Amino acid sequence: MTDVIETVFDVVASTAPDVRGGLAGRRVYESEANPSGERQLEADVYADGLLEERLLEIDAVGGYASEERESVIGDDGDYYVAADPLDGSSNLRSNNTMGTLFGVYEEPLPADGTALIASGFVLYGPITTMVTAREGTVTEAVIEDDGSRRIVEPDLTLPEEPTVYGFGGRVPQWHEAFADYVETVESELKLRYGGAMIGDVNQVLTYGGIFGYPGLTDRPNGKLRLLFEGHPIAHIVESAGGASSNGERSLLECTPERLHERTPLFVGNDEYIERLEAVLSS
Ligand code: AFP
Repeated sequence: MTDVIETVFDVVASTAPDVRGGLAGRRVYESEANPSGERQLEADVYADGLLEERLLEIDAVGGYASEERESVIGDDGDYYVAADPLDGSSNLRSNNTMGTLFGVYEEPLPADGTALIASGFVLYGPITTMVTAREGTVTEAVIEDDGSRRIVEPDLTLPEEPTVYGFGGRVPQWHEAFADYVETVESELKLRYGGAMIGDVNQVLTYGGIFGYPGLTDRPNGKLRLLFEGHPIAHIVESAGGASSNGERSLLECTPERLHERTPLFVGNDEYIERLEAVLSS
């Protein structure tokens, strides 16, 4: 029996060299905006098109949705893939890290976090790596030029000693309780914030700590999307022994009512997530 999850991982990995190879010539903005009202780079649309085409070629994948398009393509299959084709694409013009993030659901989209059975991200850094999570195990691989995966870490777990943190949004728009929390974190951990969630969360997966994009005074649900960013990154960090939160509970216990719904998003070591939830609920 074909392992559909491994097939999805292989298809995303084999698409990575084409995405990376197509970035240099696609650093300009399209005239269109994405459904969240953000300007789209040509690279966003290019990566989205490649993923849609290749993932829907997999028999058991019945639907594809992404941050870059209004609605779900396809509604008949065993599995559904939700993707952020180029997370951190605004880093392309400054030549900084970006990535591709995806989640595999066993229910039509938008689906509950508990319907998420596998997830992963590709990180376009100095090298191209891929982190995947399924059945409680997180694996890191280097993606070779031919798109194959060379496993470098078969059972990745979050370091117990947290050392780094990164929080998005402008400080004046942070709620007071959150700003107080960050003050305590700043005195304990080192700042690592690069503007691409995948790059920043990989810092946390590698060195321990916490990453977050909070609800803001002018944006109660923050910036990041629950289905395309919240669920898969929570699944990866929780599978690596960490925790996630929307400020109250695990992101995997959250159900989007709309495809492009935003959520406050926090992932990292348990102790920092528990302290955050205690501060925000007091
Ligand atoms: P782009 O994909 O538009 O570059 O946004 C990246 C992102 O969704 C996420 O990866 C970052 O953590 C966050 O937004 C950066 O937001 P700020 O620019 O407000 O710091």
